[in-house]
Amino acid sequence: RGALNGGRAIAAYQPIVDLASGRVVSVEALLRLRDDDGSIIAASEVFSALLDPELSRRVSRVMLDHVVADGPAILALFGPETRIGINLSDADLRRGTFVQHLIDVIDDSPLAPANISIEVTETMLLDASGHLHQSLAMLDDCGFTICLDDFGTGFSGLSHLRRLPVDGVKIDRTFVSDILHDSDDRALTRAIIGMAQSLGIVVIAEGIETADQADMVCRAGGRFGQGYLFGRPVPMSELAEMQRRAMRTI
Ligand code: G
Ligand code: MN
Repeated sequence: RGALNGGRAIAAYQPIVDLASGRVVSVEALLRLRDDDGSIIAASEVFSALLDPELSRRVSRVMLDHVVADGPAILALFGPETRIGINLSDADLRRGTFVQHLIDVIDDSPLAPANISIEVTETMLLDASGHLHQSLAMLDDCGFTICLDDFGTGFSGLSHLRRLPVDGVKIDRTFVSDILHDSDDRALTRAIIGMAQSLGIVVIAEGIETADQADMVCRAGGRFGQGYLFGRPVPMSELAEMQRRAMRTI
């Protein structure tokens, strides 16, 4: 709460790359807090505070403001088709006002809805109230991209992929972290990729930290990846520097 009031809730951006070319196709906006001494705190340390729906909604609004402010520079760096991922909570999707706010803010911004990738976790889909499905359908109608985050860990059942307007899934990093040593994780990764491809949706493998893991994801048929190997979440100023370095090595 202090960080929000003090303007110390910032966005860090992590690249998502095309594994074959290394090209950045999207960036995910992640909450970071600047501490009093200037150091940066990961959002995972304040996740319990975000269980408060009021705080969680304030965070979503602040993150949206950051994305709209940084969006033009992000598109200038990586191209007009770049997507910017934002993580929404069930509180955001359950209350219609945030969804309408999101639609209005993007409408008034230089960004197109297609530039925004809404990340929702698979677990959130277990909500049976129907509000969430309605919100996602509305966002889909407006042209937003919708991705299921932490895919494979949520026990949500595959039927959601048919019933919801899902454009992509992000394979949870727990699969990738053991992909070299655990043949079950390798088989599951391959199966998720195959399933998504037959449904015509995009797959992103999360948590790629080594070249061997990237290689294995490619061999499993994966096209897109995110993880420390390609870049850590960094503030906007460092993202530009990261891209300049990458361009110099090509
Ligand atoms: O649930 P979601 O996928 O949105 O979580 C993103 C989080 O994962 C971020 O906080 C980010 O710092 C972390 N993360 C991103 N890439 C990696 C990685 O390669 N390894 C690990 N361990 N964590 C990562
Ligand atoms: Mn995410």
